[in-house]
Amino acid sequence: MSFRFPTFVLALGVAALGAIITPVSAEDVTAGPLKISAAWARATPKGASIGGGYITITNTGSAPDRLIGGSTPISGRLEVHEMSMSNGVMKMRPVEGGLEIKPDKTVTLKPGGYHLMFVGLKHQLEPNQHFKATLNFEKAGKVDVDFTVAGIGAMGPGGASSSMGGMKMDGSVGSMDHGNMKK
Ligand SMILES: [Cu+2]
Repeated sequence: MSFRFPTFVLALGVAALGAIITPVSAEDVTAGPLKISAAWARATPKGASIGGGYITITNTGSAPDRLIGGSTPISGRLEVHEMSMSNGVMKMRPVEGGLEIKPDKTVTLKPGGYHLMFVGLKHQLEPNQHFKATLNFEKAGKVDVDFTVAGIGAMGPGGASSSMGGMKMDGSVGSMDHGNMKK
């Protein structure tokens, strides 16, 4: 029966992975034709004044909508940012006129791309914390979303804080972005 052993081990592994991921998955939120899922934020270093938040928005309707801003108790302001290359330097800035979500399209806010910026953090964001933010859409209006904090260099909602190589690389990208942030 030894041939069964690898399957058994694999099953255990999958079960363990499921156990880790499940508690940090935020619930999907529906607002009219918009579906908002995978709301997460990155843990922040002590003393950081800004933090990044990420969500996936699907527009199941027939008209475009726009994410124009929002608010959250964890920071003074909530801005919608985009990243762009300028003279070989990555910069971020508020999305002018809001982030459009076209009909039948899904827009994923993620590290290195569109993101929510919590400006003027009132406290450090630590892994597995939850916080609420109210997102403001042009048509769908105000939508409350629950964010889960993932590791400091996480690339996705299930990302844990770890000492793996990806974290260092990502941390340096993050600090570069913020250092070049134009205000
Ligand atoms: Cu930003």
